[in-house]
Amino acid sequence: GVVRWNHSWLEFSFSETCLGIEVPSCLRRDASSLLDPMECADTAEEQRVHSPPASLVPRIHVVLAQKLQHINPLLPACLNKEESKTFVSGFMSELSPVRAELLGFLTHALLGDSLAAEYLILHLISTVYTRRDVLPLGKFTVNLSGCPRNSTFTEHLYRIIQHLVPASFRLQMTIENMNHLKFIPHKDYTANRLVSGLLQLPSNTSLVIDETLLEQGQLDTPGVHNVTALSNLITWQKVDYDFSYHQMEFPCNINVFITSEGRSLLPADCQIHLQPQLTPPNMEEYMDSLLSAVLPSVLNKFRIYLTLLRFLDYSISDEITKAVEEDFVEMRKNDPQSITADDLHQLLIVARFLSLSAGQTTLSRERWLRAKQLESLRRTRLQQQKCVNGNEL
Ligand SMILES: *[C@@H]1O[C@H](CO)[C@@H](O)[C@H](O)[C@H]1NC(C)=O
Ligand SMILES: *[C@@H]1O[C@H](CO)[C@@H](O)[C@H](O)[C@H]1NC(C)=O
Ligand SMILES: CC(=O)N[C@H]1CO[C@H](CO)[C@@H](O)[C@@H]1O
Ligand SMILES: CC(=O)N[C@H]1CO[C@H](CO)[C@@H](O)[C@@H]1O
Repeated sequence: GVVRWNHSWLEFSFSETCLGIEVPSCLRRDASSLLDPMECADTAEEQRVHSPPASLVPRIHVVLAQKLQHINPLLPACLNKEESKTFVSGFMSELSPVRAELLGFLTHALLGDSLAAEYLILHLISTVYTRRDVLPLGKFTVNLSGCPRNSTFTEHLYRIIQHLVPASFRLQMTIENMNHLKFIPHKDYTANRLVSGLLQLPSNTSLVIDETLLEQGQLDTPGVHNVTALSNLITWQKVDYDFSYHQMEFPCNINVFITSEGRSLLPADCQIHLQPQLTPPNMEEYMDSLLSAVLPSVLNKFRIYLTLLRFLDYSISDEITKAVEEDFVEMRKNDPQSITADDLHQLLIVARFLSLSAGQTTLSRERWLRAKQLESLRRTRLQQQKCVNGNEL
């Protein structure tokens, strides 16, 4: 598959963890005496695809593999081990200043919009924690609308995200790309190999889709299929690999963040309309100075924060469940038209990530109220936007 890791800090750890193993020469593929005689039975074409030159397909020889819980080198590899406990509890005890600093940092990155920054934090700590039937739970796709067009804003926002998470990918959603890129891996029967596709991303990758680049134009049939493949990934967190005669479903866990000008073409769990408080004359300089202003040690804390919080369990006590239900009934009484069961669901999701983002593994009344407040601010903005743009949104 196509694997893209961020930053040298990661490559280094990755190579240490996985490549530090000395491969005895007798086990190397090029030790011709050990070649499986069965391989001679392969067709010439198959041989070629199975042994492409290393310049074309680099490979890692593995003798012993251990599945990692995460790939962030700043945290102990195995978080539930006894010796990791001090690290985890130490970090959790100083969580709130880290969250506050991260919020400030992201607010700057989002041109002074602290509400959008709150939602970006919730998004970055989201993860599929289970599936109910086919429905993935725990994903929180955000569409950030109102991004300036013809600006390098989205490109630089992605650069910021790259600095924070271990694996990320930016998809430039242009008509050209949607019509021509291969999104889904497919089986090439002649060469007897699976040809990789763009959506074959490692688990827990942050996928940032830039829709501000979408220009007028026509999606052709493959383009429409590609948009569908992308929507399926967002909604169901799965990719259907194409085996020509059948499809095989691969579950995935990809955090999708969509930047768009108007309302996104793609489905999302939450839309937040950006309200920039400033317009930097030079976006690149602005983001550069933002990045250079944050101390490396602080940046590392952000990175630890974003990885660690995804591992917390979460539950709601019976008492709070009851209080939430009563509150919801009350809300419906006051505004029966506009408050639906979906809104309750959305509120509960926001409350979940809000609690986790503060290191709390259970919902409190205080967080519930804060979730309601955030959601109401977000909705008011969308309403205002509708008024400004007619029915644009
Ligand atoms: C992805 O994140 C989840 C927790 O959020 C974790 O359980 C899983 O091991 C991670 N997978 C990888 C490959 O990092
Ligand atoms: C934005 O970009 C498009 C195409 O690149 C161009 O036609 C248009 O004039 C630009 N608009 C502004 C406000 O710069
Ligand atoms: C699902 C899928 O991958 N559809 C198409 C995406 O676009 C490429 C290039 O045009 C097609 O080959 C795919 O069939
Ligand atoms: C087009 C689209 O799917 N946009 C979504 C953005 O987020 C809101 C939720 O707040 C959805 O209702 C929209 O459907």
